[in-house]
Amino acid sequence: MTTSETERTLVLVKPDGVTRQLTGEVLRRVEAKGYRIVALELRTADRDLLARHYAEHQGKPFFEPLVEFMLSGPIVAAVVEGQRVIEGFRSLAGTTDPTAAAPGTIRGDLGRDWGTAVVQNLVHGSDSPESAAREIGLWFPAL
Ligand code: RTP
Ligand code: MG
Repeated sequence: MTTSETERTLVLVKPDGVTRQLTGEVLRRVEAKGYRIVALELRTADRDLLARHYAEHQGKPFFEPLVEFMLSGPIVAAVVEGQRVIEGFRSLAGTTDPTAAAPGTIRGDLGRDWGTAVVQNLVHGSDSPESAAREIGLWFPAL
């Protein structure tokens, strides 16, 4: 691996993670990996923010259940910084389906299928530099 610029990603502890009191566990893993938390807030999303956050999924069958799930309780939003943190946090999180996610990952260690309308998988992490810039602008417009 070559050296690369410091980058930032948006991390969300979704309502299932906050309700299950796993916020500290998620942030502990982020910090233990060596990334730096540069913004952190507990907040309740609204439909408009979620529609913009999940714009790429509008029209998909899981879109409405996803929005309802994300409205179901508070969310912890964080901006996390480090070299290759976008890829690195996705790696810490594990694959989307928590039942199939590898042990050792957040979703693989702490998540599973609960039979809900949309898969509940504890965390969100931006998937590209473009998504990160867009999502950080939505959740932390002052940054
Ligand atoms: P995220 O955006 O939350 O970090 O998760 P991801 O990239 O791993 O997954 P993505 O494809 O972006 O989907 C966003 C969220 O929608 C829910 N989802 N449900 N087929 C389904 O039931 C389905 N597909 C996606 C999950 O909560 C997923 O994290
Ligand atoms: Mg995604």
